[in-house]
Amino acid sequence: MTEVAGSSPLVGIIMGSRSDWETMRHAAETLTTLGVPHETRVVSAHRTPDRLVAYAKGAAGRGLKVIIAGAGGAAHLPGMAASMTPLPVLGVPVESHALKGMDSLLSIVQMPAGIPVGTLAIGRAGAVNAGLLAAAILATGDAALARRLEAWRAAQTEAVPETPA
Ligand code: RP5
Repeated sequence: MTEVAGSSPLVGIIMGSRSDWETMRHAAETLTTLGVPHETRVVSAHRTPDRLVAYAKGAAGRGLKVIIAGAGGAAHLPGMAASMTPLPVLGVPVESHALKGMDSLLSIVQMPAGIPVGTLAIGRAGAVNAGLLAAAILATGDAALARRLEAWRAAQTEAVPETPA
């Protein structure tokens, strides 16, 4: 578990396999940069279904506010997690070898009406943006975090050069 000192996790980052960590670590690093306490877990919809049920059903009661779920291929994790928690679930499609993440994207984004998953881009960009979006959700009730997020964006703007070379 990655935690900001002295704080209980507010964001749960779950992923279907350890192999997803190379992508999902970008969500964790983004939250760390913004000072948002979070935890990371491997929870597979297919290989550890009981772990998924326990995690999703217990998340809100443990004080989590947002879940970020990353998975690849037949990526049922975000949707299944969303079906068992009232918390907002952000889905990150992990790039698969066979289909370059199109399978992951479509599995996650095409939720039937009634159980939403906020789906981000395939791969690293989606993981970074899931972290930023989770922080933005939390910042609606946390003025200090809102200021940190604003500063992060200002630094990003400042870092963009005017010329390419
Ligand atoms: C999915 O299967 C995981 O989310 C991962 O993206 C994919 C492949 O998993 P491994 O075979 O690498 O464990 O459940």
